[in-house]
Amino acid sequence: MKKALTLIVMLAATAAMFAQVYAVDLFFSEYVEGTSNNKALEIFNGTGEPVDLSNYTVKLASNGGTWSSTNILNMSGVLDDGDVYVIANSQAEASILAIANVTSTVTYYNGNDVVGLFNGNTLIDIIGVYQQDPGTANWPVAGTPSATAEHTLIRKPTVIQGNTNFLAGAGTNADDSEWIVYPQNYFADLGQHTFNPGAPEQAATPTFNPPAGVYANPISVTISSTTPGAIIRYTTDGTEPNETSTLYSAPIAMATTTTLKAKAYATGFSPSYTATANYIFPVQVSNIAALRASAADGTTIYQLANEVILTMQQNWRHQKFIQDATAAILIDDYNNIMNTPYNIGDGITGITGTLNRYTTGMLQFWPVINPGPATSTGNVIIPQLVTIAEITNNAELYQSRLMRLDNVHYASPSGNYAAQTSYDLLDATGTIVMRTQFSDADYIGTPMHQGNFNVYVIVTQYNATTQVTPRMLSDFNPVANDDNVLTPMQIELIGNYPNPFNPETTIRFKMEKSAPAEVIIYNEKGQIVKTFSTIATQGINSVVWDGKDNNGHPVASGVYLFRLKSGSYSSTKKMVLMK
Ligand SMILES: [Ca+2]
Ligand SMILES: [Ca+2]
Ligand SMILES: [Ca+2]
Repeated sequence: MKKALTLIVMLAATAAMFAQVYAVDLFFSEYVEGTSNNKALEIFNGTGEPVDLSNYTVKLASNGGTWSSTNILNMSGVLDDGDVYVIANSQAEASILAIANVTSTVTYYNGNDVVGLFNGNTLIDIIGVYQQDPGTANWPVAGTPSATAEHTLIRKPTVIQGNTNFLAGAGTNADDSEWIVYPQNYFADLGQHTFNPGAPEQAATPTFNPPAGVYANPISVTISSTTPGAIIRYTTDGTEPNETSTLYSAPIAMATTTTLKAKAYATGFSPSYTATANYIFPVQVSNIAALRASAADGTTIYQLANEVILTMQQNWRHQKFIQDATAAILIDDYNNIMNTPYNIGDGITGITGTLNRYTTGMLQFWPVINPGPATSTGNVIIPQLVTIAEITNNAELYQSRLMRLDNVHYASPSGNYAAQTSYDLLDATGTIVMRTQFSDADYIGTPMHQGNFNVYVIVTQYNATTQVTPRMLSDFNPVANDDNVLTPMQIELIGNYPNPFNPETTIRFKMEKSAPAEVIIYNEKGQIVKTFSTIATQGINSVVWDGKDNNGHPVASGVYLFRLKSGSYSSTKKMVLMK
């Protein structure tokens, strides 16, 4: 017995001395989610034996859904030991396709989708969390936010098997993650995998204090590694640090935008992963006009020094329109960096981002930090009154601004407003495209305005076309006639029609401006039967009473009173329900 045990120990020691650690099974060695269709998956065989791929399947689960039955790849062929199998999107760029073993729709992911590797029916590796949709936040990997979109992920050389708990494998920093996160469109390692399960432990990746971020004043950065006795070498020019880079000895003074990279070295350890931090010292601009006049280079980071007012926001791309006394600009916040909830009319101070000229001609501000809570609320922008010709002739000046147009009408109003549709809008000076580009707007699906009206619009541009878009139904204000004189409008309870009625009647009233209003119906004893509460709009409003009380029960024949209340106004009329 004792002998047998000794033999086993000896055999184990021999194995450890000479040989190899093999992978348990196939696993994803690389995940590419780049620009447009530059998407690829790499599967590595480190098992020590050729593997018959016909037992393996890669599946896609989109947007929190279950495994797709169509976006699936049943693999085939034999994958040699030490070799990789590359699956690419058929529309990926040529350098990816040149390496790919196969193209497949299983690569139809964009950061919030899940891909799984199956051996038979058993899931053996996964990227993303099954049946979870993180939205535009995607998933973090190795402490990098949103790493499953616009990044390349490569398995560390020491990993010997897949992990069906994605978040556990993703870890929280470079040291505890199974993955190394590379920037967008990094394809240099596609088609090969470095597998070195016996590698010595790495020194702990350095950390920086204060961390990466946006700073208004000069700072001094300390670097440390938790590995005892480690020395740290760093660069400030964006290059990869190595054994000959500057040795860290004292805090680093910093006053301009800098990319700091550092690596730790310690005896008995292999070098750490590179730690990277971007310190941003934005260029201060005094207002939106100054921002619009700055270079739209997509890289310089600008900070608006003044408070600006939010005039419009939509869920799509988390877009916001901001305006001050000088100009306006569109904030395109695809990654929802400014995720503080704001309301129209909020003042926001210190918005920081890069300036980009979109292909359609729109100047866009892309935020890089969240400026935090509103610095004021309830601000009112009184839009400048302009003509259609003035907008057309000053498209750049007025771009993204909330403007007022009076006495306009549609060339051919019919039916309801449809989203993402262009309508010709006219006044005495010309024609402009009214584009329903705010798909969430409350007027989509409501009848198009007939005749002349006044309207508040946001000015945008689509290539050579200047467009205007009302933000909401209350941006439309009817006008009574064509001669630019607003008929004085008071509150008035007009009456009901038909009367007598059975069981339905329409109560109409007139408002001089948009305001909360209540129509209350009483029985002859003065008891409330039915209440309608609404935010009435300027002009004629109506409510339809179906002859039922607040509990939905039909009321009896008889005389009823109906009262309009709005502010200090109150008026009551009689009507008769005759069954
Ligand atoms: Ca992408
Ligand atoms: Ca998706
Ligand atoms: Ca690779």
